Amino acid sequence: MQAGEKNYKRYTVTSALPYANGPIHIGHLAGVYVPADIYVRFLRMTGEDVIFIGGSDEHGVPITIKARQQGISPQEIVDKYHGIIKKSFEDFGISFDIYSRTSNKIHHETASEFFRKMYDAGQFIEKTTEQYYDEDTGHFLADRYITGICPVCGYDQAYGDQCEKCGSSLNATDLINPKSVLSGNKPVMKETKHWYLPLDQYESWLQEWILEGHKDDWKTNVYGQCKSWIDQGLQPRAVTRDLDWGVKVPIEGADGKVLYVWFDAPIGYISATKELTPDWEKYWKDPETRLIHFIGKDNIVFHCIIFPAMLKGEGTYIMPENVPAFEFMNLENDKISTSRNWAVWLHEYLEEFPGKQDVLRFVLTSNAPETKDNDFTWKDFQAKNNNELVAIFGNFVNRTLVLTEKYFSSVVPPQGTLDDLDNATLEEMKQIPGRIADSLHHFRFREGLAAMMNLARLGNKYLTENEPWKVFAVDPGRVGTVLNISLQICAQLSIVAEPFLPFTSARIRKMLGLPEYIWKDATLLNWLRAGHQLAKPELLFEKIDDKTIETQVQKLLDTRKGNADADIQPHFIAAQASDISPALPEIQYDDFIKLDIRAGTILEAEIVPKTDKLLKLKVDTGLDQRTIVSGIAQYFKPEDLIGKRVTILVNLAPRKLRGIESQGMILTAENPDGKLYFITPDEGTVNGATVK
Ligand code: B3M
Ligand code: ZN
Repeated sequence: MQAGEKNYKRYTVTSALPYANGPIHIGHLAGVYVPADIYVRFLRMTGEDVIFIGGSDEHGVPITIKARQQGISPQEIVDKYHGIIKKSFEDFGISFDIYSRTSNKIHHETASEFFRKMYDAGQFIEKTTEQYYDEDTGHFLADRYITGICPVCGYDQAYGDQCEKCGSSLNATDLINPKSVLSGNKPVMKETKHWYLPLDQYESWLQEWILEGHKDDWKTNVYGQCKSWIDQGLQPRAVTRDLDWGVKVPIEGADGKVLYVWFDAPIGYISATKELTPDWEKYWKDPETRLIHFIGKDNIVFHCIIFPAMLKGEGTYIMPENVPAFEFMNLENDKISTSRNWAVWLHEYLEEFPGKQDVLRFVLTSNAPETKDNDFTWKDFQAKNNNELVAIFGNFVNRTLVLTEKYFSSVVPPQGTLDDLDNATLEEMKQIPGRIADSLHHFRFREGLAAMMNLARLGNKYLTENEPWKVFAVDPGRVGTVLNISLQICAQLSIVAEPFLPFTSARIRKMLGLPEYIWKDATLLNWLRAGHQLAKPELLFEKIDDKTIETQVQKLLDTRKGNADADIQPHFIAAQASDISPALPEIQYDDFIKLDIRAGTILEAEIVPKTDKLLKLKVDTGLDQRTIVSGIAQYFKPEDLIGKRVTILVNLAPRKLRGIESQGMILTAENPDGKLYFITPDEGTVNGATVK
């Protein structure tokens, strides 16, 4: 709990329920599970009453499709992947209080009751509409049962609920040239009845609760997406589907219909809590409980708008206090994709890098896609392990323990008299836990990890400056002081590293012979008394060699080659040379350097009222924040642009468009067919970096 904030008695922390149609990969970990686990471990250490809820999302069309492809039942699919996912989380140290699943009886009952209660209170609209239907197989086609051309970006494998290329959320009827995934045929329209959640009726409440109530404490990307959804006006949304896999719609006349997976899945958090404890209600209904959802950015609308509207409609639940959604982690500069097998799979990592859970936790946290998409590369993984974990953290702890063994037979020497450097070091140590706590309370995990690493750096510097290996011959007492303080730093590291590197923290504690501490103890500074016997030093981390990294890179290259052979690599579409527009006349260098082009970031985006082409953007150019009006609304949805890196021509004379002054131009690449794409600056560029 923090000064100035409301009082809380307990925390309910949820992490998105992964679909049980594939294993967990580093994208899931970086975006959801590692930060959630750090947060929860930290809260537990501070003595909070906290439950950490996870589970598999076992409904939805992707699962039924996979089952069909493999000629087995959906239940067999989810049994297989639920098992793999659950085990890999456990082995990786994600410390759920419960990892449940939505095919459980308790979940079906909970979700049914929830729907039934809202239905009885007249909270749904019943509507008969025409939907796509596959006459050959006798199925209505929603969500992933239907593909076609994305009306936004032209990708030809877009699904009935979303385009995976550009991320737009779609309705099946938006697709151009729709095709049934089941038969490959063109579907027909057929009438069907469904129940809709009238989101429009929740609009003013959402406006007040999110747009006014959470302007300052929700992350900008989360707030921005919510704002853009709400500003565009909310529509009733169907919460049932014509399917035979899922939670049956619990009312008369709804045969062959199930709850929409996004209706039942978030209720899964509640069912899992029921399974965990008979005392579940206080975690969901007591206003003194702080409910926090950790999710990826593609789940924002479901957790910030639809689920809260359901909770509000049901009437007895609390609202989420915060929804810290992360951006995406890419892999070697390419979007992670289960279908293209472009991923580092957790269960494989655990087998190939035994005992190195903390290395992956460290790399994913220090590169966490907190405010923008980020990239995982094996080279960087190696560098972070070798240059930071081995060279700084491991090296410091090891040097301290080895020197103590050598000079004092692994018995803690007395602290003796302190000089200025000792006092300054102890003073600095006192500050560190508070800094980490502040970062974690605000969901700034990279910053928290950096503060922890600063403690290891402080230790290294202290040891190096004191040179005990030189001093011992002349002043063994002084060396005792230096090693005593260095050992205290090791003890403090074991405490503050626990949320981030739990395996390492336990190993240091074991070597030092220390108990588990609570967070408050992190400022004690005298964990180790003189005379205390330490265990034998062991290395915490080891170097990862080039060969290991090459093997991993080769594995990815093989995947890429396999994909290219199978022609499922959608990223670079070869253009016909004849379609490319002809070259322009030659210019001089002096002409070119007049253009002031900068790397920047889009901060806000909204449609210019009464237009369908223009977006009003607020951009950070590094020089300033300014407004640019851009004719790209047909190609990009405003909510997808928040946080997008772009290149900007900043010295174009301002001009007025629909009464708004546009101060510059966002650069785009135009394909022969007229579609626009951004020129995105590479990872590592800062806003304001000049483009030449
Ligand atoms: N299964 C979607 C996803 O993995 C989904 C999350 C459900 S959270 C209630 O993106
Ligand atoms: Zn698209």
